[in-house]
Amino acid sequence: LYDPNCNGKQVMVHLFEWKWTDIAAECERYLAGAGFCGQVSPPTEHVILPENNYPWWQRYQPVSYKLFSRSGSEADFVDMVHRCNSVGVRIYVDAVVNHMTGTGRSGTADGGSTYNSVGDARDFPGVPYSAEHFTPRDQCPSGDGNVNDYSNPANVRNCYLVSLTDLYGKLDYVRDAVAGYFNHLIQVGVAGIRIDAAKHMWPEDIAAVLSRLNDLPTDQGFPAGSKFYVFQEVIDQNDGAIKVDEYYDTGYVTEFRYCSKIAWGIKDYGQLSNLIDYGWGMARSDRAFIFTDNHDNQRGHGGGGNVITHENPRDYKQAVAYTLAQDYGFTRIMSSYFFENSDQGPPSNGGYSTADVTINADGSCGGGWVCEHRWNVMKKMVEFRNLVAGTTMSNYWNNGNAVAFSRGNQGFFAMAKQGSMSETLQTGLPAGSYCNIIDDCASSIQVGADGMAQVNINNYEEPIMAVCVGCGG
Ligand code: QV4
Ligand code: CA
Repeated sequence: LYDPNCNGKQVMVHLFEWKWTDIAAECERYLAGAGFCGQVSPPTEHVILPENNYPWWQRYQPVSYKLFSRSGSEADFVDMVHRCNSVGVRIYVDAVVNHMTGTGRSGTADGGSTYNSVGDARDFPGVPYSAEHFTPRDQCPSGDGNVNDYSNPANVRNCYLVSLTDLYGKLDYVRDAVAGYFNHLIQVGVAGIRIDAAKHMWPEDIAAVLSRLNDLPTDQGFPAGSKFYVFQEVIDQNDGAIKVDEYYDTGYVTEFRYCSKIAWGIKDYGQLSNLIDYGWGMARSDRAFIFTDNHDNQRGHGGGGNVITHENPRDYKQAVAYTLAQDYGFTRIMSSYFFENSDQGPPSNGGYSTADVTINADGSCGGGWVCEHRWNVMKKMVEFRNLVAGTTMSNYWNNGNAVAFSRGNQGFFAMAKQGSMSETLQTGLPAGSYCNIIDDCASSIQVGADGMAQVNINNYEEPIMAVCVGCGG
């Protein structure tokens, strides 16, 4: 439940809207060597919305639990999971189980399942679900049936989230259906899930589903007795009745306050010292799932606001570097596509067909894909985080313009907002010469017997130093 099952790797990349065929190739050609595991977009059959020009969010309106989506067929999905597992890259699915489609929708999805949620109808024969499997209207204390009062848990959890139908998680039938979907993923070899909209589900209903799950399959390389890894999307901004700690027994929780904190910290380095604020209610480190930005808040959807994204590359590199260098939480980094409006779907071949991710000769992506996970700083800092895993931060130093700390006696990190620094600092490292992995060892530090070193940074675009025992050079 709390072990990502990723063979000790510490970073997940969210390959937002990638096709299964591209992810399989990316596992083999890049993710395995770079030390990542990967989250994928919802694999379930979903509504298709030409009237909204096939927005990315159509996949958050499931029609059934068939593995047939804009990213590919079930055969493609299984092939991806198996190929990724065989090179040690574990896959995590974005699981949408609070709801099915929006209210007022009907049609036939691409996997062939029909759906009808018009008026009082709640017909999803592909599962099957029908009206009695949805939260009775009298359980929702809201005039129009929509979630609109975050101070009232019954409103948040029993009403329609942005007009989406609401599954009645109290019922054994619904728990069995959701567990059946998850056990299917487990049997294929998926290592865990993000539970979408977990804040809108009762923790005991999530627990009841998890209690029905099988162990991960040994034939996909998981040690016997391995449990599905779970991280739950709970947006707690100190702004409502629902707190992240209600979900600790059922897995990790997304810590959205970290997104705002790291944004402030990069703007004003002095704030980096106060990044983790338990007084502010931030999740404890061994339950916190953190990221600088996600697929919603990078485009102003749920929990949007002041976050740093790939659109500001210099700041973004610093934000991700700091996130991966410090010791709080389990980390995920974003892999995006360029967009002009917040509904826009992924690069396409026209209509509904998602375009391939193209890889340029220099290793960057083309065709409208950003591929932050392939940027130099991200790649190097993933190497750093994996190598210093298990150590804590110490020798913390911050003068408001530059920041530095060590990770046990395994690593040392420094970053300079203006692009340069020159300081004599305690590195915590054994005596010796260490090179900076960020600039491919063009610069280095000499650590004395007392652990002190002269630390110089002179690099405007990537003003970062990361050295570690056993990396680079
Ligand atoms: C609209 C109107 C309704 C109207 C309806 C009918 O609001 O009044 O009746 O149309 O046409 C989409 C549309 C939204 C639409 C809704 C239902 O944007 O306008 O209602 O569909 O048809 C994503 C998008 C949403 C999208 C949803 C479903 O962000 O815009 O809604 O997918 O397609 C809170 C939650 C948090 C949530 C966040 C967005 O606490 O859990 O809001 N985040 C997760 C996902 C997110 C996803 C969902 C939850 C829903 O990360 O990506 O929403 O699965 O903070
Ligand atoms: Ca609900």
